[in-house]
Amino acid sequence: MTRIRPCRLLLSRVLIAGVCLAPCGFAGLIFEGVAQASGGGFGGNITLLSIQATGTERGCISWNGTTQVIGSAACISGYPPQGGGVSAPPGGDEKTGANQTQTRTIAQTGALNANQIRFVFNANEGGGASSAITLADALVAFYAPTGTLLWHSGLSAGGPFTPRTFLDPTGTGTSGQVYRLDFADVQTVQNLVFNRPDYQNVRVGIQFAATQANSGADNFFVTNNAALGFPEVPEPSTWISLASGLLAFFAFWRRRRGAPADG
Ligand SMILES: [Ca+2]
Ligand SMILES: [Ca+2]
Repeated sequence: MTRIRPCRLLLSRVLIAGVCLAPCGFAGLIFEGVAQASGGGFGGNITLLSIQATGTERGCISWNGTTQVIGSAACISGYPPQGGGVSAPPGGDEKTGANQTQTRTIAQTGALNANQIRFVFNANEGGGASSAITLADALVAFYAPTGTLLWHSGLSAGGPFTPRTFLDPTGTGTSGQVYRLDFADVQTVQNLVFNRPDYQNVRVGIQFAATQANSGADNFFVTNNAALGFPEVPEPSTWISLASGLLAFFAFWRRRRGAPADG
């Protein structure tokens, strides 16, 4: 009986190690890595929100069933305060030129399920000493064609957005910081958004805030993983399978190492 407890402890440790081999998902949006766009860059028809200010900048875009809503009326508030203390509401720094700030349909993103949707932060900081920018808050939202808010990442099971500083986000329009949904949220978004018969017409909105902002407008795009060369969000079962494999290997290694025999 005394040998059971260490085994259970080992099992739990290996499971935790296996689950956290992924970019560990404990927030409303998970930073996944940097993507480089080829050819004409990210631009085109997938821009969600473009904001510009010096210092702190904020913006919000939503859909009311008839038209785009930009600025404070579009902001979702009341979700948990963000780590950096700077939240997107009440907006106000949105750029409203052609193709700069608008919700997009799921059809436009090219995502066929919740594992595939991606959000790309593309900053223009002009390089040099002021090139750093901190993404202080970001919240994505899905709206039914009628304007009903279906889900937003402030409701994430993983908790609030984690601010992140990008020291040198070079490559305006061609280099972006990629975010995906927490894998706990993927199932929720699949159920509430992608399982709808009209999901292709569901609209994606966003709000975000940045600090240390300078130079040109900073953008968020929406797209799909394949367009960026990224894998789909791994299912938790993938990591549990990996953890099980590691556990079997570890047990084998312990036996080879000559752990005391039972009998
Ligand atoms: Ca800066
Ligand atoms: Ca900027």
